[in-house]
Amino acid sequence: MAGDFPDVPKIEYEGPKTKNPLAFRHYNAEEVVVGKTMEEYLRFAVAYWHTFRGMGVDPFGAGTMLRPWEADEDSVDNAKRRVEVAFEFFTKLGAPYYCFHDRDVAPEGDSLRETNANLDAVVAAMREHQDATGVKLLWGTASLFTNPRFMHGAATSCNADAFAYAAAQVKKAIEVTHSLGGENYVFWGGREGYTTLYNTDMKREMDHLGRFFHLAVDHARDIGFTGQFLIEPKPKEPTKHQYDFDAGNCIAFLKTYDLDKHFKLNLETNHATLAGHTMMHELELAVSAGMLGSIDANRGDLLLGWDTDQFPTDIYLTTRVMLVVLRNGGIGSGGFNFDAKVRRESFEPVDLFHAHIGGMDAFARGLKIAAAMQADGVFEGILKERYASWDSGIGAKIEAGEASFADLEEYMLEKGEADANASGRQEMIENIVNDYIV
Ligand code: XLS
Ligand code: NI
Ligand code: NI
Repeated sequence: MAGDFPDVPKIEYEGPKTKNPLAFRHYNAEEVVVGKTMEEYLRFAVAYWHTFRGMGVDPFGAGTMLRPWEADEDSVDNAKRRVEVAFEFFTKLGAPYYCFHDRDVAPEGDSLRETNANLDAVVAAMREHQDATGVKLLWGTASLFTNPRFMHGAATSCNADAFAYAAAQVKKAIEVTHSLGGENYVFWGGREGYTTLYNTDMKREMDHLGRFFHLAVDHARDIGFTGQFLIEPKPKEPTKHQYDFDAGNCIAFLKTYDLDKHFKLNLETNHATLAGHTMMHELELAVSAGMLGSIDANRGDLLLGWDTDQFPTDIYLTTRVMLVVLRNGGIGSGGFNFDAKVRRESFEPVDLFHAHIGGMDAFARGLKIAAAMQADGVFEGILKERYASWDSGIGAKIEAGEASFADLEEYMLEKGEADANASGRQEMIENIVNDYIV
């Protein structure tokens, strides 16, 4: 079977000493870490849009990617051909999942009816390949930002017809996701935001967004789709200000519109940094609200201010992510989706393998390092000691709701001064973390 990646064998685990670039050094699908195999724990997914539709276009230049299977004109036949290539890639890589937007997989037609028919034809091919290979769908979504009709947004557009079109599109995308056994459905607010407030009725737009999500929840219930709905925060790009700004903002929005029981968050590393946060911050916030749903695994670049969507290879980053995920008891029905693209200078098909191998190895390593720290109770001990004043005495009373302002005043008048503070020991803790990064 030569296939479309004739020089790439099935990628195998060869251990840290191997010199073979087309092998895993740390990701060993069958290896058990914290009670589950790495494959079950990490649930890696390939992003169809970057890996099979990204051509390396940037604002300054044309596509650079060498993709011999792409025809000049986009057609349903070529889309089906691409599905073959994609499943060969997933299988050789050993990725258990993939994710897609409706418009990544099938071309648009001249009308919504025709577009839906194109999508159905390609989805049938995807279903066949899923059945033949065992590769599963982590999540589906709809592109509500590519077509010019969505220039002002989709659910938050000033044009009610754009809202209606988006609703029809999402209805279909949820149905398709359901029919492929998708485990989640994602809403990333493509152009749900504004470019200038002078022409924007913010309250009305946010009400429309809330309405849109309720309609999606209702439809999922009607068709029996029980997958998890996820919102993916991002602060800007393409609009100047996106409504789903960050985890904190999304949680507040979901609670305000009585949607919090239906949604969790799909957090993306590069979106966290665009919002001026770290990924660990976003994860912590989601975990504390019981809303960590899934992860779009990538990274930004320190010197570039935009969503560069690079593959994650930074071991400190993956370790921090895995520390929070471990504390959460895993990622549930979510997974680690490589919402990442190869650089436009890495234009050969084999570069797609190098990129994903690196990302999977970096997360496998992060998982092992975080698991070792957890087994040694490193942070448990540090936190226990740091918050000890809350475990008894006045701290325990406050936590139990048994102390009023008057009680606390009396307590402090009696005592005269607060107990001395202890050192935060940040540098010592950073040194301990370094001891585990091997
Ligand atoms: C864009 C988003 C997008 C979502 C899916 O920045 O990350 O790729 O993950 O619509
Ligand atoms: Ni994303
Ligand atoms: Ni992104």
